[in-house]
Amino acid sequence: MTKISKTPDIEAFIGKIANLKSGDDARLNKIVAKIIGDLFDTIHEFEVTEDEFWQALNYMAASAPEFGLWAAGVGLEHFLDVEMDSRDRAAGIPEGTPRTIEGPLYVAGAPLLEGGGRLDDGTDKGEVLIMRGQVRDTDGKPVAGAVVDVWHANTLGNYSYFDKTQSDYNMRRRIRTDADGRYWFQSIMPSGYGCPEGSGIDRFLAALGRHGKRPAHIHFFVTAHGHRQLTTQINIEGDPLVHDDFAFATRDGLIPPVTRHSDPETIHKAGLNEPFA
Ligand code: MBD
Ligand code: FE
Repeated sequence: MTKISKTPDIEAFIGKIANLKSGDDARLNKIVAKIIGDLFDTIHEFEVTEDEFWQALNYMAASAPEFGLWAAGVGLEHFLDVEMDSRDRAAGIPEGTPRTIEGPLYVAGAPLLEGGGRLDDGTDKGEVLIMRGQVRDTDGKPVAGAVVDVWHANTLGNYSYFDKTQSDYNMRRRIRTDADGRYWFQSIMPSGYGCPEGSGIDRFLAALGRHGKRPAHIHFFVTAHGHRQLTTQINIEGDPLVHDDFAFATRDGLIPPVTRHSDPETIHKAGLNEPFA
């Protein structure tokens, strides 16, 4: 393969496009020059035709609203996690719960619950899900007053706001941890998300011989004063796609055990009235 961006006249052309200056203030220009230069190289190496060029451009123009799904599907978001992990290791920052991608379906401003509560509006008759946890710092010390911002899909794999049939903030809440750093919630077991059939991202992945599905999962932002934000998810154990996620978000340590109960008495005991029994 020949790299054309290394030839002096192409280098000069890229310099013009990005108005390259020296020094830190030119960071944006340098990043743009790098990306455009790599695109030039790709067009050159594969002898991309005008037809292919316009097909790609029209595809991108039409699929712009799906860019978040695209970033997840090509593994860009996961790559950022791997990058940040290695920066943290290099900086000697201690490990905690692994980070994993945010995805494009977060909505800010969910109602704030103290200690715990219910996430769903009760209209989706899914399997009842109860989760409890404790926010700890990297020394293992509980963090009181941390905020766990949690969001997940319904039994059809759809998220409120993106699915207009759901009530506002359905399956989205912020939960402030109690004095022991604990939180809990009741909701329903989510199903995995699938990229809308026939959407731009769906057709793109199909062309690559891939699917656009995720295993069932629950998203979290964890924030606390004096701490960095943790962005993470858990996957639901036993989902057949748990290690076949189109967004590459499954990580060791993020598949907690799920205990299923059929005895109503046990379920009642695990429920809303006795969150830490
Ligand atoms: C999702 O629910 C999601 O979490 C990601 C990363 C991409 C698409 C849908
Ligand atoms: Fe999601």
